[in-house]
Amino acid sequence: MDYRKIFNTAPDVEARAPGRVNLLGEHTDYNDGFVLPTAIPQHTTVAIGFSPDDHHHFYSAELEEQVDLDPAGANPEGFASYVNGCIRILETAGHKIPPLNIFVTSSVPIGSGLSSSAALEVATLRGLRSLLQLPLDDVEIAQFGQQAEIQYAGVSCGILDQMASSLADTDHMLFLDTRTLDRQILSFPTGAEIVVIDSGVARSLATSGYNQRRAECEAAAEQLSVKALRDITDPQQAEQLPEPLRQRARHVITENNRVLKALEGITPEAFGELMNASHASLRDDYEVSVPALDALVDILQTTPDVFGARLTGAGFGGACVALVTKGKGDAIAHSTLERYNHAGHNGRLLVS
Ligand code: GAF
Repeated sequence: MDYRKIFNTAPDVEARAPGRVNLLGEHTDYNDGFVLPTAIPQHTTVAIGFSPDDHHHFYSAELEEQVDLDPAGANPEGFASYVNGCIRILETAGHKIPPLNIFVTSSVPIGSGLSSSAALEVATLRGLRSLLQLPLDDVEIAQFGQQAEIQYAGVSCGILDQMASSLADTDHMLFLDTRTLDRQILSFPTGAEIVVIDSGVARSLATSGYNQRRAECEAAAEQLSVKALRDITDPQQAEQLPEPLRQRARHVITENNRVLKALEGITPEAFGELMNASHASLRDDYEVSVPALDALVDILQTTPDVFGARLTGAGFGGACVALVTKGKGDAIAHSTLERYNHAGHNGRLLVS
């Protein structure tokens, strides 16, 4: 299925954007903290042309679903809410958007914590930038995408996913300070590559405890009299807070410290230790893991040639990322999935 088959004409532009996997720095972005994602090979492509009538027409190839939309009408549900959200956000910023045909196709798995929604937002915004010659840079694309997600998908997300999709590539790690948006492109630890495995437990940010975690962090920052938890570097300072704010703050503070440590050009072994510690912190302090993710991480962490492994993304289901000896990724993924699925799970390989 392609644009021509649905809309009986050729598109005017095509644009694409990748999903991402975050190596370290989880649940730190909405605390003004530090993150370290990389792009994954899976990506979303949008083809866009002008609508022949006064409605938008959006089509998702994977869902085989078409949404016809009055541009002045209510926000739709599902994939169309992200596409429409991007259009609305641009309109709010003063850009004039005519009725459009938009065809979406994606290889980024949905609900696996690899930012299928950010890939859709960034691809849509890139397509609109090129179709309408909008004067937007890649950071603005990420910022508009984040606003679309917050205002039209109901997720109070940070900017990690959209910045990764807009600015990262698959051969490097992108270090980002989410407060200043300062960033550095870094090489992977020497002699290492990544493996990403889906736990088979799907999750949705809008229905998970994501927004609640964010509110807890804001409450913790307020009680500690700082603008954001990023402003605290000593985890001891969290000890004065009541539970669960103490645990939540401890995770964010130690996680930020782990990202900064990873910038010091450390060995893959040391980087892996940071990933293992990140998982323990997400599981015990932030309480966003689930038994299936713990089981998958446990298998990975006890497999030879794995430097470290952790859940990646928001948690509550989704995928795990492991740092492994270069060249061993396929074999490790294969043996891990055999053990994991033998125990009754439904895991699958996403990146190796
Ligand atoms: C989701 C959010 F969209 C990101 O902003 C980030 O908070 C992440 O969860 C957790 O690190 O992907």
